[in-house]
Amino acid sequence: MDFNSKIYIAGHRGMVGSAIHRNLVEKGFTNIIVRTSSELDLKDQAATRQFFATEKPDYVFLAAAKVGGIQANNTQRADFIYENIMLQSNVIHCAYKHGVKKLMFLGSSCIYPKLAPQPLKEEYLLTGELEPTNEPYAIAKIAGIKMCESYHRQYNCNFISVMPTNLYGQNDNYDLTTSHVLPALIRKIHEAKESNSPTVTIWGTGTPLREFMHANDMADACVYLMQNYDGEKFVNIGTGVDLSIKDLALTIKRIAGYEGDLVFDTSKPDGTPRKLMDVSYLHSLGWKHKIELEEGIQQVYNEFKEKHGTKVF
Ligand code: GFB
Repeated sequence: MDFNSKIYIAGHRGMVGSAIHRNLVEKGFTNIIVRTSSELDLKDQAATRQFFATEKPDYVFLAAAKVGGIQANNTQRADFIYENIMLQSNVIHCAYKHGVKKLMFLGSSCIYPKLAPQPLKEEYLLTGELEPTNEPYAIAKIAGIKMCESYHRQYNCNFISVMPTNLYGQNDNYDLTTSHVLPALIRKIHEAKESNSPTVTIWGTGTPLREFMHANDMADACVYLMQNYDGEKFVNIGTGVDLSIKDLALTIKRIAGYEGDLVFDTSKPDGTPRKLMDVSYLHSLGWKHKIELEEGIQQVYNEFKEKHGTKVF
């Protein structure tokens, strides 16, 4: 990518897309194009085709997706599979038709089988059954990986895929019904502290293990791989470190200075027992994360407090 290459970020208002945008601007890229979802509905094939025909981007970061935590994935199953398959298929096919030089598709660690060996190596894809709570989303993401691989093989398109672990950061979703665990716990623990509540409710048993990476690191990895990687094989992106949901809650409690107790609501699903990325391939390509979890949580907690102050939602 040259500094004046035309770069389209699909999903620039989302947590990852906005982080990619900031990273590219910081690095000096000057010709970035974006569209809000009301300006361009990527699920609309004709509108997407028209956009690519007119704008002719050189590079595409496909960070647009319908995303959410375990509850949203489990209950809005049709929306997750339909919206993701539509928008990613339109963008990938239009990128091929309109001669995009390189496209990066962003997947998710939930593409791996529920009970795959840990840490998750790229070659474990399609070796077992998926986690039921997010199967429709995972199937859509697997379709995206396979589309990029197929366009690579049949049409020699430079379309690459990356699989991020669970992410958090600026512009995260703090709606408790649709959010991921980390922003949910920041909000719940902050509110419990502000209202002097003696307990905070955590979904599930607290035993599942998850790995978390800051969206700024994710964006840096994406830009690095866009510049340095052309392989057909997709690449895991993560930190290689995980912890239990209970330990995550204890860490957030400590950072927020909340002294109440944790209560576990086991009527809520745990999801997959463990999801830790093997990041040896990523490291061999020359990139490693910089933001450790405690530092990252402190940063997003400060941002959260600045935005929401002492207001209880
Ligand atoms: O982050 P999360 O929603 O997604 O939940 P997944 C992770 C774990 O945290 C689960 C527990 O065991 C939840 O039960 N948890 C505890 C909570 N308290 C809460 C809470 O208040 N809110 C939430 N959301 N969880 C998603 C997938 O899986 O991760 C997506 O459904 C995607 O497809 C995404 O891959 C990264 O890690 O279980």
